[in-house]
Amino acid sequence: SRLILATRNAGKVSELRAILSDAGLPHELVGADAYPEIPDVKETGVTFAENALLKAHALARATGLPAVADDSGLCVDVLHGAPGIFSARWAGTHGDDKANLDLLLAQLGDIADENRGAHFACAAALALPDGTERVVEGRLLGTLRHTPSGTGGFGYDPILQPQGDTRTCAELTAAEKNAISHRGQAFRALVPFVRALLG
Ligand code: ITT
Ligand code: NA
Repeated sequence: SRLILATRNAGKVSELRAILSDAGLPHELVGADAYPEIPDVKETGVTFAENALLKAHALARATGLPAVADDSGLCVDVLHGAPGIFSARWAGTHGDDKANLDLLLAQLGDIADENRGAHFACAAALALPDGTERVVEGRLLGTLRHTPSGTGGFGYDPILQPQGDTRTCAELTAAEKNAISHRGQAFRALVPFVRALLG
């Protein structure tokens, strides 16, 4: 049976495919790009969980198939949690990863390492066409570098150094990132609900 991945972010799609197939889910994973006629939902929620549920319900309702969605972002301690749910459009243009990252680095300036704490957050939502929903969250704690490093991943990966590592997320292999990431943790926690509700 089909399970819709309710995202148009290519970085997320590839990570979700790996995380969900590694967890042994038997479903055919179909990206939202397979349904170009379905418009993007407005992310009007004020939390990651609300936005993830909005995205999952929109695709489940429109396709008549179960859908999972991800809402995620970077929360910076010294910025009181910003960019947070605004991470994808922090510099103004939705999905301009380089502009977002450059603006954030400029805002942090030369703030010392001990004040550069941050975490990635991810809410993973499952919605069924009948309105049934589940949502769980994951986090990856770390510190923000002064300059980007690495070419893997997407978004803010080149500046987030996970706690206990000397590399940035963009210097990890895809498997290393998925093993510790906010997205890996959230979706692995969602899998039992997918199994229970979809069989
Ligand atoms: P969809 O809504 O279609 O899923 P999106 O990119 O708009 O795609 P979000 O609103 O959840 O998704 O924004 C997530 C942003 O947070 C993303 O654009 C990155 O800037 C950042 N982000 C999330 N997870 C990340 C990760 O694993 N590594 C680096 N940056 C990440
Ligand atoms: Na969002």
